[in-house]
Amino acid sequence: MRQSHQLPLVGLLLFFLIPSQLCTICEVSKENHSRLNPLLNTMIHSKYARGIQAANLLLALKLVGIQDQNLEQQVFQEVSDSVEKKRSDLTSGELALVILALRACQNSDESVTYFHLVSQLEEKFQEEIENMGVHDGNPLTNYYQLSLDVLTLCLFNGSYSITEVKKYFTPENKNFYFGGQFSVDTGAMAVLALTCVKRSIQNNGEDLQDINHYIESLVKKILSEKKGNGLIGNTYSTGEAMQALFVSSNYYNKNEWNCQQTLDTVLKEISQGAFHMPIAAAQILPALMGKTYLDVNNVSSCASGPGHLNISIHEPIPVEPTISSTWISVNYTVQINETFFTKVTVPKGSVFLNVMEEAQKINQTAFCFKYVESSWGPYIISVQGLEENHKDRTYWQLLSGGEPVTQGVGRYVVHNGENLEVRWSKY
Ligand code: CBY
Repeated sequence: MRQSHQLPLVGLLLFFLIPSQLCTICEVSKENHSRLNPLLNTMIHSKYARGIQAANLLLALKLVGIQDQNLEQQVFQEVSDSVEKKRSDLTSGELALVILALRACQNSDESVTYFHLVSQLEEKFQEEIENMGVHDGNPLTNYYQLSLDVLTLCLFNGSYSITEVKKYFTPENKNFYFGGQFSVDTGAMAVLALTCVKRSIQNNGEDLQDINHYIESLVKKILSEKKGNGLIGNTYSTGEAMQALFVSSNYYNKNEWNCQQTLDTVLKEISQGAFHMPIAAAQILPALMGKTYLDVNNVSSCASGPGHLNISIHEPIPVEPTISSTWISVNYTVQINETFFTKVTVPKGSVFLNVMEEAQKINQTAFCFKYVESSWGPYIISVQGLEENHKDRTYWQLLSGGEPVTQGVGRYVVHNGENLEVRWSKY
């Protein structure tokens, strides 16, 4: 056969071979890179990034090609400390994230250093599975973390059983839902994990078919959470949803997702300060640069060296607290079986937490509460002494006008006349 006749055949062969590995990616154009500066500034100047938050930051910075020795040192210190203090200090997903961050974009010969962490993750993943066996299918943590576990074990040659993955990751599993609502963050992380698992399956048998089916169904659910402005789920799940859609583009039609529209809306939200928290910035950044967590063990697709992202980093201009002389009034309800109500007056610019503190001053018995600091800021663990309980899947849900809010108590800015509620709920 003459060479010119072979070309179409080669083309055809490539067409069939490549799509299973191909991703459709849209990313912020070079001219728009400066619009990412607020994210980078938030991340680089977050002096108090501790533990898991630091791991999230490190992972994102490595993926987009910004090396930060200080941060790397800090994450390493955090991990060694907690591993030393008490091995079980870290949850499975936290450990997975730490491994992802430390091993991201390393050459395989450097990777031996963190080998022991992968075996610890294998153990922690097994504990999650065992817990589901005895506690009505509830893991110790949640499916976002279980997905992080599978993703990490799969990327870094840890052992896990495909039979178990098939058993627990059926898209109808209750753990993909919180109070009946599909969790886009969770579904997206599961698509990333299952895509890695799919790529590792050698034969074209039943396992591959089942995993393909799971991915397809989860991708459908993610796309059905697409909003009119292009966000998927909400502002804070969009980055992970984008990553999931990048790696699964052969499961949906081109016209089902306008990636550019999603990008434009996210850029607008960045300029409005929506990603002011370091962890929020870290979770959106990789997708905006066309990266996914599946790129971490692929040194060539990890952005190489600085200069890839041309950044101008400034010390952020300190935002003066808006000490407002204007006062606003909001309605505050604690809902258990009974309803406890009060009207609260707070300065304009106050957040949900300030309202809860004021209410507590008015009536300690009805409105006392406790919170812990999480990487997303303060997280309410109890109200009226009634504590959330992961075994029963109970927690304190935050609502405004009857709708769940998409930010925590420390961030959600309240408005005059708003109806705020803290509701004893199940997820
Ligand atoms: N990370 C985790 O394990 C968290 C996973 C996550 C899916 C996470 C969102 C997604 C992410 N990107 O990190 C998650 N939330 C979970 C699993 C949970 C449950 C925690 C219990 C468990 N089983 O682990 C639970 C109880 C259902 C939950 N989140 C509650 C809440 C509310 C907190 C209220 C309180 N008591 O203080 C709240 C405020 C929702 C509400 N209206 O009540 C909430 N979560 C929000 C808003 C969020 C988003 C935070 C956004 C922001 N700007 O603050 C979130 C990103 C996140 C953190 N939750 Co949850 C989801 C979103 O809106 N896109 C892994 C680990 C290694 O770090």
